[in-house]
Amino acid sequence: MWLPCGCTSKYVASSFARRILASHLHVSGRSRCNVAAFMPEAAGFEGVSGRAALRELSVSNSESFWAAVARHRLSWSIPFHTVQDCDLSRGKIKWFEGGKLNVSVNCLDRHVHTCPERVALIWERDERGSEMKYTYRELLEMTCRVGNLLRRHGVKRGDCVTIYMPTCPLAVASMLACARIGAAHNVVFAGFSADALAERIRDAQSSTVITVNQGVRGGKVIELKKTVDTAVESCPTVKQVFVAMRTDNPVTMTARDIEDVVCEPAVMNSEDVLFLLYTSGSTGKPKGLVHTQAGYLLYAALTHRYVFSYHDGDVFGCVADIGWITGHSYVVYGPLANGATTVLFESTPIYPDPGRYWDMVERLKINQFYGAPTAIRLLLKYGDQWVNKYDRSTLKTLGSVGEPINTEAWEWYHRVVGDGRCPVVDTWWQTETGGICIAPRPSDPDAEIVPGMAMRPFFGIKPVLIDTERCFGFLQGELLTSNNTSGALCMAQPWPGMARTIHNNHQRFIETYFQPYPGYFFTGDGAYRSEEGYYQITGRLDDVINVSGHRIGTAEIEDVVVRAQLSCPAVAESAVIGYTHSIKGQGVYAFVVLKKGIDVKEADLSRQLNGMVSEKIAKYASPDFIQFAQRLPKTRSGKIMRRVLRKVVESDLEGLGDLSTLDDPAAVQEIIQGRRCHV
Ligand code: 6R9
Repeated sequence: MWLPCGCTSKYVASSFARRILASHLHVSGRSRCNVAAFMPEAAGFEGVSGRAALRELSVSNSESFWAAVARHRLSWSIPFHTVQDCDLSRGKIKWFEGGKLNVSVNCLDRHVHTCPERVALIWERDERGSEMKYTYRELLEMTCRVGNLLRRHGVKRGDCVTIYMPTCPLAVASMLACARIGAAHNVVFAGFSADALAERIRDAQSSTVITVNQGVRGGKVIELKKTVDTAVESCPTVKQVFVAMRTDNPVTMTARDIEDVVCEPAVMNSEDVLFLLYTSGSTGKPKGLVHTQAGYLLYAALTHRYVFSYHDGDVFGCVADIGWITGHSYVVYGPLANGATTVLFESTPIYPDPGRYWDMVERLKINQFYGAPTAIRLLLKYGDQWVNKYDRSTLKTLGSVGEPINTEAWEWYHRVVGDGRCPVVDTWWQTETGGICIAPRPSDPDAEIVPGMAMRPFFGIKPVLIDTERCFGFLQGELLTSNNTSGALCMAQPWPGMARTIHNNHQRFIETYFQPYPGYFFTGDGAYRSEEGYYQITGRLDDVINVSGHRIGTAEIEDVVVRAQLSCPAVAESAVIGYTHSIKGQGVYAFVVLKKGIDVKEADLSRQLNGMVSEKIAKYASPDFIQFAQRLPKTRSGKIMRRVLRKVVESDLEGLGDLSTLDDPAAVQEIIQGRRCHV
């Protein structure tokens, strides 16, 4: 059952509009069936005969579907007048225009109205067994304090606040406080280096940063405030840094007061910016994807409810860091919009031992567990005993996200963790999509699941496959309509959760997502559609790799490597390739060509390059292997043949393919001889 909307006179859902919609929407054909029991927001759709028809209607009549859902699920201060105004060929995406609402009111106030003492957050702190609970009333108070603090220090509607914090209640309150006062947030993963943080602060033009004195993860103290200090030195826009205390160690602090616990919410337009979130693309520069208020929140809430079969009262345990989109949508916004109890996981899967997740499941009585394949692969190597020690009978659904889940990991997750009784939902989506787009059983909790397949599109999502072979540059490939086929995964129709632009670079947004296949949103991924019409993601089609679920552009690493200095610049060029890694999914393999006349010990330089990548980007991006080469295989036009490097790294020498365009075939032989072994 959906919680009644917050019944202040200001925030009432428009039941009037819902009635109008219901009376003009009829789906003809099959016999009537009450889908409202499954999806109450669909109550107005007369004549819809079951879930398949509802899913059908969400695509064929998507405007009516999303209008009904938006009216039912969100509390509006002023109802929208236009459901959507989108044109994919121009990268124009607008939903629910005319509508006004506040995201923090939707996530907090309306639940405080009906059930103030319900637990909103369980903070699973790094120190095992020291979890802390915060009710909706407490989280609202904390949010209001932060909101007032920001307002008092001059943060205004439309400003962008950078949040560099570990997953903790104050980080969530800071995100919601921004939403409350109409500022955009820019959460930067606390594992990012000072340089990466500075780049994101500068690009977002933030004048305010919120951080903590120190983070704690896996028993180790992480000096977050010091990283911020270094970062802001190269960020002239930053005027103030707020520092919360995660540990007792003193730090030079900016003033921080306890404030009034009432903070008047700003009334925001549906299409005002809610947040920026930086992610890697195939060029060296990360892009700040922009999500807006109503559409994003609605999509996060709806997917949270139907993909995981969430029911009121459930404890939802998504172990992602809030610095990633998964943390935004399924730790914070989706669960809180639904009035759920959501877990904030601060630790690591193996601290203090490999039983950590399952001990937490038992202690916190988690009903839905949502994690990454890389952690599952790691834990399965430690053996079943770490799982079996703990009571997991509360678990109902197991989710997987971030990268493909291999069959062995899927089977183990299902058989051992879920005792063979919990469905495993392998969810495919991206920072760009705002929420889950393809998942095993979004509209039918009893549907069959094929291991390792993301399976079925969510309501309102229309995936298509396009032939990549016949696509030259921006020339179009053919739409693949049959089953049992593979191609570029694109979306044929807009949905409310999709990103609206790249901050300060709408042209790049259009070029990246809408120009490769005009009229479609291009995901950058390849997919296979089975005989039955189920989808399986086959991996990136661009130069983006996925290391332990972290997305990283190979060009970003190359940029750092070629900047390596000894007494003078040492590296002439570099090519970074992803290779299959049994735990991380993909590992990083770097080819490095030194400048002529450089005389260094390769081991020393390797160490230095690894250090630089950790320092400039993040630890996870640091190469697992560095191979020094005299030259790289190139085409006659001078392009590095990455396809050939990939085959060499994967030891697939049979599959090297056509080498006729190579400038000098001997370069390939040299590369093969110098191969570093990783299998
Ligand atoms: C949510 C998230 C997005 C990229 C995406 C794809 C890969 C995500 C996946 C998956 C196979 C899945 N990806 N989920 N690949 N199966 N279930 O991870 O967002 O960090 O933006 O990464 O991750 O390649 O394009 P983000």
